[in-house]
Amino acid sequence: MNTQKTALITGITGQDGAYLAELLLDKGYLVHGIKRRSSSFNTSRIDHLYQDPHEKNQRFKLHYGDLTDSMNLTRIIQETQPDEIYNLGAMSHVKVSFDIPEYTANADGIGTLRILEAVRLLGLEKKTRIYQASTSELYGLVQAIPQSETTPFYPRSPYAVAKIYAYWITVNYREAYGMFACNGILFNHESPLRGETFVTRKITRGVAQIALGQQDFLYMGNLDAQRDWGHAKDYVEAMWRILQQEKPEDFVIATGVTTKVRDFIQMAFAEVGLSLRFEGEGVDEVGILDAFDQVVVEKVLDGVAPNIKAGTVLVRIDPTYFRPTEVDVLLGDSSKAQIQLGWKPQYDLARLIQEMVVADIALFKKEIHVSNIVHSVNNQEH
Ligand code: NDP
Ligand code: GDR
Repeated sequence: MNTQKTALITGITGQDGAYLAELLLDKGYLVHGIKRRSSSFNTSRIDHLYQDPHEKNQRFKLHYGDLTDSMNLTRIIQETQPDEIYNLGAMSHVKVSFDIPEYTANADGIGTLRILEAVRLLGLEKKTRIYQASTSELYGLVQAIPQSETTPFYPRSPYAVAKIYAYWITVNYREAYGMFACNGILFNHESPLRGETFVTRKITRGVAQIALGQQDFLYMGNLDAQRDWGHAKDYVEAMWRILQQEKPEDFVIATGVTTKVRDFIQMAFAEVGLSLRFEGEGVDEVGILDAFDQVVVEKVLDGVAPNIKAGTVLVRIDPTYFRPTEVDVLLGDSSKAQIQLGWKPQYDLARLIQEMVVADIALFKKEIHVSNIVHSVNNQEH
């Protein structure tokens, strides 16, 4: 009897998709992933997992698809007959969702319905388990701290509103059709694979470029927001555990520690020997820093970032990055997951930041090296 499990991952080219694919391959799964067609390559996070389609026993297969296309999703699910579907695909940027709200609702909200309905129509509701990538953004405007599975939702962006539909349609299909469909309510999780425009990666890339003399300073938005940041590697382990339970249930996954964006900035610059001073701590009537606030270098450790002097401005505030409605504080209570799933985060914030800064420094050093080689080859040719 074939005991190998088959998983289908939407959003496999994203941060979580890449870590989850790795985890499931390690566990012996046959892994199918859905990727979008793009005019340029969009598989850099999973290229190391690529297997030649001509090889026998290929365990990693990609399919073109999109969460806005139900026929395509139904066909892929029919062809792959998955034991587990991880629905990670989404337009996942909160600020961008204010610019493309209808698309966000379609992909993030209705996209989840398309998956659930496809499984049902194909008669797979007793075979296929479904994980829905729900989010701490559902809590939005603070109703209680910390937030757990029983905290009321109050979404604050088109993204969160779309995800609330996805959350409830997952619960509804579970209750209406007895499907094994679960929400993981995951708090922010980051890594060196994090998208470049999310705040943590934007900061660690900025730190690396500033330390290497490639950039002078960073423009940032609201430095007072607080987030419960974990490592994506820990969080994909929780996703898998959620689908291995006897009964389908929803779980909060979080570290239980919350940190301000400004403290993340402080910790990240400390990795390259720069300690910072925040100037103009003025907060306006809606609790947002005014546009004149800036962050300057207070002290420089010898030799780490040789071109930077005390007093240099490293961060300026640009209101473009403020959101029309903000989520001020997220802090998760993952006791249920810790007890029922035996899940516990392995990374703390200091280790996460260190890993991200080191990875970004290595990345930019490589880019500088390549660009120097190209430059010197060009010079020799002329
Ligand atoms: P990413 O933005 O890194 O990845 C999103 C993935 O979804 C990418 O593979 C992207 O493809 C794909 N995608 C986007 N739109 C579509 C579409 N219309 N059809 C099919 N695929 C699409 O997100 P993360 O990996 O960080 O997050 C994974 C999931 O978890 C998302 O649903 C996110 O909303 C949710 N989440 C994330 C948290 C976090 O802190 N990271 C916390 C809580 C929830 P492409 O590469 O082509 O853009
Ligand atoms: P978030 O993540 O909105 O929590 O959603 P993001 O990193 O974008 O923002 C976190 C906080 O930082 C503040 N901020 C900035 N954010 C960005 N992107 N850029 C800036 O320059 C900046 N300056 C300050 C933001 O205002 C915010 O308060 C992430 C996504 O992964 C979602 O998909 C996921 O559901 C949630 O986490 C949990």
